Amino acid sequence: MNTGLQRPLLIGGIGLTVGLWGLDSVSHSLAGVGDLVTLGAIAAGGYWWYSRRNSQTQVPVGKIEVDRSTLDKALSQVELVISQLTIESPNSPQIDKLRQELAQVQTNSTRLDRQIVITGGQRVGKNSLLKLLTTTPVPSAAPLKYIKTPALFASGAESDAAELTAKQLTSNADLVLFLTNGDLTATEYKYIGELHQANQRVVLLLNQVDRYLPDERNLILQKLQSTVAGTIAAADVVSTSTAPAPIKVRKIQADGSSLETLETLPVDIANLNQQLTNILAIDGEKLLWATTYRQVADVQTTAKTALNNVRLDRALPLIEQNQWIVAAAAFANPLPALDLLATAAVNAQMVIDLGAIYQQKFSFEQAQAAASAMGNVMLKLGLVELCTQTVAGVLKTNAVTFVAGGLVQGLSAAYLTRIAGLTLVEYLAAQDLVAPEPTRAWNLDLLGNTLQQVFQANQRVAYLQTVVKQGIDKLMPDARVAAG
Ligand SMILES: Nc1nc2c(ncn2[C@@H]2O[C@H](COP(=O)(O)OP(=O)(O)OP(=O)(O)O)[C@@H](O)[C@H]2O)c(=O)[nH]1
Ligand SMILES: [Mg+2]
Repeated sequence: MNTGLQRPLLIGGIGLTVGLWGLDSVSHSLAGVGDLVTLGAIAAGGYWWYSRRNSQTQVPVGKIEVDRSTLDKALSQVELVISQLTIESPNSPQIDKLRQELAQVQTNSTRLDRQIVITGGQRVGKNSLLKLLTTTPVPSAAPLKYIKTPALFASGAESDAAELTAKQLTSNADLVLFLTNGDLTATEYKYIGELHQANQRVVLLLNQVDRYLPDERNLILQKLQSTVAGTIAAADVVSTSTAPAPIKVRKIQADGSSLETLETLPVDIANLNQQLTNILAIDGEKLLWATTYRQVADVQTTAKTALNNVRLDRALPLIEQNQWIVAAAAFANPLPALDLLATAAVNAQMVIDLGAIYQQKFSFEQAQAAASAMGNVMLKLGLVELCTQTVAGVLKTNAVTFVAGGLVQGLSAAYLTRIAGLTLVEYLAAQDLVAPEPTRAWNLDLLGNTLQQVFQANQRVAYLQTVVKQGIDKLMPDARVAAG
């Protein structure tokens, strides 16, 4: 046992210093092919993780009624995350920036004005509406500030930038006036749904109604109201004409001849004015809370991402250390049945140690439960088989069958340990940060689903094959020594 562990542990040390992605550059200095190939397998898993860590940790903001206490809770959450970041990484350059952002959000949350964004597709009447609202002010206790976004859903080179600008302006606004000219397109419908998901109050304007006959207007309006019934109240769907076009009117004269004239219907935004007045009087404060809540969520996302990156930096070496220990044991003393690999790969101690990095304390029993849940999912997914078969196949084509048993197991064990470790990291990182609890129960279903996702994201068999091949080609002689 001792001699079996010594050598691979040394390799493990090298693995730690070179990181996960430097396989090619270090392959020459490695002593045993089994361990090298293991490193290769690990690299396959590491690639996905590497690309993942730069993406943001998403803080979900579903459609919820944001009241003062919801907002206060969110604020204290983000403060908790920032102070935890300060404890765990006092020199993080992010801390000052986050505190400034949070202070800015808090200042914003006491502003008196209400910001109303005017948005919608191309040529729906955004400009005309802005002009009308600024020249004939809506009665409101709060000063109103109108912001017009660039047109949405345009095509062409600048449309992406325009849409991004529109989204930013909209996200920071307290109320959204979304203009359309008829039935919603699928794109418009989707966009409105997203605004709803982000807790934004949307008033939907059926504009340019002068182009419809009076009977049609009501039908279209009702159709719109029923289309958005799940997300927008009927009262928040109103018809307007912001710049009616002149229409030809034919009048019969007293002498029987007819005279054609151009007439223009008057501008009509009365329904909108009325509804805006209502909304601002009743929900003026709520609108600001919801805006602040979105802004707090943004800061929270940045803070949590920063904290999770700090923790990931501690977790990855720990996972790597574990995978080498497990790999070494399996390499030296192959298990009698492959199924046991899953059990060996997910050990309670790793669960406890990773939990500690994420400030979550687990009893040995809890850790054990999580470990065996993950082991079961691995078996159910056929992960052990897939891994060992792929490795065995590659080894066979490289004529090193005489070490296959130990190699296959060592490599597979390391890969499975890594999957388990990454799963735990993913799971723990997604948990809400709370004041330290003595113990926290596992959501085993969520853990299983997370494992499935991590596994799927790491299922780069082709890549694993390439790396295994490269390792064996380079270190055949050492492999013979190691095996002999
Ligand atoms: N018939 C009719 N035409 C309108 C109405 N509102 C706007 N229009 C016309 O639609 C065209 C676009 O109006 P804008 O107010 O510039 O619309 P916009 O959404 O700012 O347009 P873009 O910025 O180009 O996307 C103009 O020709 C307007 O005269 C309306 O209520 N009825
Ligand atoms: Mg315009």
